[in-house]
Amino acid sequence: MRNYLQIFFACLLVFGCSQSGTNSDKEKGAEKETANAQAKKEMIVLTDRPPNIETPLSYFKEDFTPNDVFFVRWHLSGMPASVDTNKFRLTISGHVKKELSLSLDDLKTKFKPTTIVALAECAGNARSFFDPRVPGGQWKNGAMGNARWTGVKVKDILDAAGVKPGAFDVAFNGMDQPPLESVPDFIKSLRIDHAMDGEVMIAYEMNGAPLPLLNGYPLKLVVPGWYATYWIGMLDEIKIYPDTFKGYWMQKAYLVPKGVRNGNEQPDSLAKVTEPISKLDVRSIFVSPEPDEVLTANKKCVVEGLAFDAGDGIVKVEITTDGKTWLTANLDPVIGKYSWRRWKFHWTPATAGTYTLSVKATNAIGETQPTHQWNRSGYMRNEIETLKLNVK
Ligand SMILES: Nc1nc2c(c(=O)[nH]1)N[C@H]1C(S)=C(S)[C@@H](COP(=O)(O)O)O[C@H]1N2
Ligand SMILES: [Mo]
Repeated sequence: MRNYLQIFFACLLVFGCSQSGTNSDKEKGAEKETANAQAKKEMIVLTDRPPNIETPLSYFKEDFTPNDVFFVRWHLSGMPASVDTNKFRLTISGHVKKELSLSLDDLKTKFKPTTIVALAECAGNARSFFDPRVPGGQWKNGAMGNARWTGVKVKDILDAAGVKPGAFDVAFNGMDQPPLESVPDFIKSLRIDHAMDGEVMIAYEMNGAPLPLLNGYPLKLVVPGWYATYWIGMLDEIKIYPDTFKGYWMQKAYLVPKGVRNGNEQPDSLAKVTEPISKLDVRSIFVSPEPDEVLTANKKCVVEGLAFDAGDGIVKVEITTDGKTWLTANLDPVIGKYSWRRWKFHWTPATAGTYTLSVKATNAIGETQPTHQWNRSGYMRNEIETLKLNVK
C-alpha cells in the first residue's frame, strides 16, 4: 500500500489567488500572474502551511523529475499566493558600482541564457531514517529532484552591476516573509567567488517551463552541487557585502560539524565547532522495487536506483544481496556533472526468504558512503541504504 495522500494543494492555492488582490486588481482582469500554479499530483504532504511536500519514490524512475511532482520546501508561512509579473523586479545592491532593478523581460532579453542539469536535494532529505530520531521534517527520500534549469548566470548579472573591490559575500533573498517579527527572514549567502563561478545561476525555467509557484516562481537561484537550502526561490533581492553576511539562516541554522566527513557526530558528544552546510555528499538510493514489493524466487528482477555527488562524478555503484559480496551495478550514461546518474542491477533471487540489499556509490575522487551516520539536525544523510525484500 502506498501511504501517500491524494492532495488538492493546487486548488487551495488557486483559491488563495482568487482571494488575494484588491477589487481593482480583479476588475483589471488578467494582470495578476498566478504563475501556473498547476496541480501538484498525488504527493506526500508533510505540512501545508508553509507547504512542505515530498515526491513519491515511483517518480524517480525518470531522468528528470516532472515539475508537477517536484518536491516543495518552504520555511515561512508568509509565502505569496501569486506574483504580479509586470511589477516584479530583481534588485542588485550593496557593494556594487551601479544598483540594478531588473524585470523578468530584462533578464530574458539583456543577458545570455544558460542551461544546466542539476539535482536539488534538501539538506534534510531522508531525515526520518536517522537513529536516534532528530526533530525536523520527517522526509523519506523524496525531498529531491533532478531538473534542467534555464536562466542567467549570477556572474553576468553581477558583472553588469560592477562588483566593487573587496566584495566578500553575496546574500540572496526571496519574496516570502516571516509570519512574525521575531522570525528572521530566510536569506542565504555564498562567497563572492562561488557566486561568480559561472555555474551558479538564476533560473526562470525548470524542465522547459516557467517554475511552478510552489517551486519559487518566477526566479530560483541554482547552486549546482550544493544542498538546495541555498537555492532561494521567488528570488527578488541580491545584496553584496564587503564582509561576512550575518543572518540567522547562515549563522544559527543549517550548520554541520566542521570539517567532519559525512557531517558525523555522536548524540552523547556533539561537535563543538560547526560550519554552514555546503556540498552534496556521495549518495545512492534504491528506487525500485519498493520495500513492500514481493519478488518471486528464480525469477529475474531489475533493481534500480540513482546515485549522485557534488560534481566529481559517480564512477561505481555496488550492491550486496547477502551482506558479504559487493557486485557492480550498470550505470546509465552521464547526463551532466550535477545530475543524478541512474543505475540498474539484474538479480535473480535463488530461494524464497527475506533479503536485505545494500547499495553503495563511489565517485571519481574515491569518496564513498559511510555504514553509519548521525548528526543532531538530520542533515546530509548518505549512510549506505538497505532494502528489505520478501521473496516467495
Ligand atoms: N525563498 C525561499 N527559498 C528557499 C526556501 C525558503 O524557505 N524560502 N527553502 C530552501 C530549501 S531548505 C530547499 S530544500 C529548497 C526547496 O526548493 P523547492 O521548494 O523548489 O523544492 O528551497 C530553498 N529555497
Ligand atoms: Mo532544505
